[in-house]
Amino acid sequence: MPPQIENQTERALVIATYSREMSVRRSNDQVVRTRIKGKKLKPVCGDTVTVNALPNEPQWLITGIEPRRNELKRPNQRGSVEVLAANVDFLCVVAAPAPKPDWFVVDRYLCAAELMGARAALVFNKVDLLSAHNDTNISQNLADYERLEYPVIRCSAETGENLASLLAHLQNCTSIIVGQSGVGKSSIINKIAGDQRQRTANLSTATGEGVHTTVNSSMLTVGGGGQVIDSPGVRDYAPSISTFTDIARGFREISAIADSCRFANCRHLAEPNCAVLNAVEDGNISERRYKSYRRLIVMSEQVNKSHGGQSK
Ligand SMILES: Nc1nc2c(ncn2[C@@H]2O[C@H](COP(=O)(O)OP(=O)(O)O)[C@@H](O)[C@H]2O)c(=O)[nH]1
Ligand SMILES: [Mg+2]
Ligand SMILES: [Zn+2]
Repeated sequence: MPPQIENQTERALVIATYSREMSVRRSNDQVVRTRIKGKKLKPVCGDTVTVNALPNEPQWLITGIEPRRNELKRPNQRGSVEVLAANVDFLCVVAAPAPKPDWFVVDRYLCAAELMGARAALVFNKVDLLSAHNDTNISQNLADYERLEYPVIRCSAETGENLASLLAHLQNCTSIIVGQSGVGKSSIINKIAGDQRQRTANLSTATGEGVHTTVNSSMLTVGGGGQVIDSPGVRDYAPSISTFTDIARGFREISAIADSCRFANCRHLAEPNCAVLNAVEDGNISERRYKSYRRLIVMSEQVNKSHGGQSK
């Protein structure tokens, strides 16, 4: 028998997900646990959903998802694409001196942020280790991102250095913190919203029904206003970006000059009179960033081949 729904539908914000259960925050700030109506509905952190109270049940029911402003997607282990979070204003990609930075991961996330219409910044954590790992390559690459007008926040979750600057960037918006495993994402979030994380963890074991409910993703409040999405249980896959048009649009230095290429459909790979290739040649576009672009194009071609589709 379908559950009886009380008539008053209201809107709420998804702030934590535990497989098919969620916590949502009502407009009166009360946090309630919910289950989800039907199998097709897949709310994620950051979603505004419609909810109904259920008579004689502590849990509420999510009955719908409001249209999303954007989605952060990435491939999951089963080879399909999953949505990790919705309605994100600001994406922080974290890198560090150790583990060795994977700049391609950084570039993929920055590309995804451009396509989502989210602001993005590079958080370079563990600066306390920098003297030990002195690397001119790192300074060069950070300078390249600054030239592209991405804020670069050099900080240390360990010493607290410059975390105030990161906090300032997180004010009054919904952010997500992403990046390779081990760069310090959890440490940063603990410093910024540690007490709440504890509470979220407690909540996840508080159902008392013997149901295993580990938190997949949660949205924590940032001091001073703002919220940050944390995905502790999810492995750090970079997002998938699958069409040539999108990839070119996601590299701001490429999209800025692509109109000057001789061919309107220039892919900036080997075409004559390509403004992008010329800029790489002249040193106006970082060769390393351009290599990330090419690598994404190659990846997207493989994906499109295996799906029998065509890249645009
Ligand atoms: N030296 C130093 N170590 C850090 C810093 N931030 C995190 N770590 C360490 O790096 C390791 C990985 O951190 P964690 O937050 O789990 O990374 P995550 O996988 O990105 O969530 C842990 O051993 C942390 O103690 C930092 O600013 N400086
Ligand atoms: Mg972590
Ligand atoms: Zn071109």
